[in-house]
Amino acid sequence: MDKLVNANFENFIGNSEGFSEMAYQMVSHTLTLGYAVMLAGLLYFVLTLKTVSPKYRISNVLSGVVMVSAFLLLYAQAGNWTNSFQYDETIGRYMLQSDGDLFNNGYRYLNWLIDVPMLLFQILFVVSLTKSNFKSIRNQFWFSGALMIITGYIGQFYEVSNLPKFFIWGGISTVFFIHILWVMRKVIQEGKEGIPQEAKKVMNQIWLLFLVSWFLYPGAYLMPHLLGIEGGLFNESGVVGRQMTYTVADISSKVIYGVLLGRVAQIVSKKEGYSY
Ligand code: RET
Repeated sequence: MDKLVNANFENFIGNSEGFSEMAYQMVSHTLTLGYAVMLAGLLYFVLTLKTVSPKYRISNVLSGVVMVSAFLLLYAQAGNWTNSFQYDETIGRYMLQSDGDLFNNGYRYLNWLIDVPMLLFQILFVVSLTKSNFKSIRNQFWFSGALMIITGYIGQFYEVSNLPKFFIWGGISTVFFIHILWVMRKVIQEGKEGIPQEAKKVMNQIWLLFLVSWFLYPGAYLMPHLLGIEGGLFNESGVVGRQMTYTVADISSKVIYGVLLGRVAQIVSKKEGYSY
């Protein structure tokens, strides 16, 4: 294939040196793990619904919505990987298919478009805001969440073909990301007021988890260029590294985050006299 134009860098590797058995399978397995965990998470959030008092159950419901959407989109992403590259037995490597689909990380971005607002919204059903206005925070989350993803989605098409556009769209996306971090910090600080010590500790863990896991996404966006333009990671290690980073980030920001929020809701429910 001569013209890959706006394709993601995975296709450029698959079209030149191709992937070793190990790299190809590691990506395939990582993607499979990703959607399997989402289904397992769904089971967990459904089964723990009654462990919190009714007013906090919407948090479990939102985790369930996130699980279903992530499961379906990650399943499509995994299929996209296996359809795009084929084993070439003459050279013993997986090469980009000439008549198939190209590989594109865009499925993930569309998944985030649903999940990012849900995840941000979810915490508002567990904490009580002392100073901020619920509606204003909710609208800021939705607005910046959606724009962060849409601008990043556009940018990722240019990761090989047009680096200035790639960095400009990525930069615009980062402005919305910083806004989200700032609002989230405020929500967590207010949320810690008046709740038991044990729940405060979990809130601190949520903030740390949030910071680490959300920063992994821009890291994966930059992955092919992390060690220099067309340098260190513009190869199969970068391809494997990117899918692993996304998978760790997804499991942390969706599943572990949901479990920790559930934990806060359990402690607060108990304090409010709810027993299960
Ligand atoms: C992009 C583009 C480059 C700049 C930045 C980005 C941030 C992405 C984030 C995504 C979070 C996704 C989550 C999904 C959970 O389902 C779009 C990669 C800053 C923070 C939490």
